[in-house]
Amino acid sequence: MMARIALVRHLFVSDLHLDSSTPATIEAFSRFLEGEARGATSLHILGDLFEIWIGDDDPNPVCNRVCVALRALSDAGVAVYVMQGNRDFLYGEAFERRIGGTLISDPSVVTLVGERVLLTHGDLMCTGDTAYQELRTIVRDPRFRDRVLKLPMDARQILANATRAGSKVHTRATAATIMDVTPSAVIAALEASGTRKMIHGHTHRPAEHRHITRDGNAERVVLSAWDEAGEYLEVTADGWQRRKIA
Ligand SMILES: [Mn+2]
Repeated sequence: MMARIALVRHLFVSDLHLDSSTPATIEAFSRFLEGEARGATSLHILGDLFEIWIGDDDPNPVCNRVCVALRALSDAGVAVYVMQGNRDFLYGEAFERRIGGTLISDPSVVTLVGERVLLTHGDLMCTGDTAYQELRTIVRDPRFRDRVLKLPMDARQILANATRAGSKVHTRATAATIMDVTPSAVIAALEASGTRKMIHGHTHRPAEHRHITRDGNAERVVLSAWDEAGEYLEVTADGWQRRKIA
């Protein structure tokens, strides 16, 4: 009799940047959650699922629709993991309950079909952008977080809009090479975690890169940003595969 082997299938996405201005991307992501993602072992969302997240108590209908769709996926038996991105770092325990998933820290090491892999959003490795890294240190401070989350919803919205406008100006004014990850920071992250494979997003530059670390050759897969045509990374015993959504 042939042994029945459960197929392990881990899926990875990032940088969907969902909000009310991206109905086609929301449609695409909903189709993915109701289609290809069903039957997967896990779905990892490696940051910037939403364009902005101003608190778990935000009644925004777009946020709610996406949370309900993620909840349906986790109810169907898929383990859902969410990493905070530079846009959506204010998630809390109420968000975890809404989606039936788990927040994972940045960086995290997971074992995928027997191999240890480093997961990160990617912005931590953009060390050439010192202005951004300074801002990141401030906004990720738990004291900053507590103060923001105590503000009324409309004040948080105003703050979020100002932050987004400032970010756009900064992106336009900053050289493209500075906005990308720094190779030495990639190697440092791999060596610190003792891994030789990494998955990240953030840069919107989908590619496969090779790096030489003191532990040997390493691979880095950069996930694609989503628009109405999304793409996910599928990791199975047969290998790593980028797949376009149906
Ligand atoms: Mn990002």
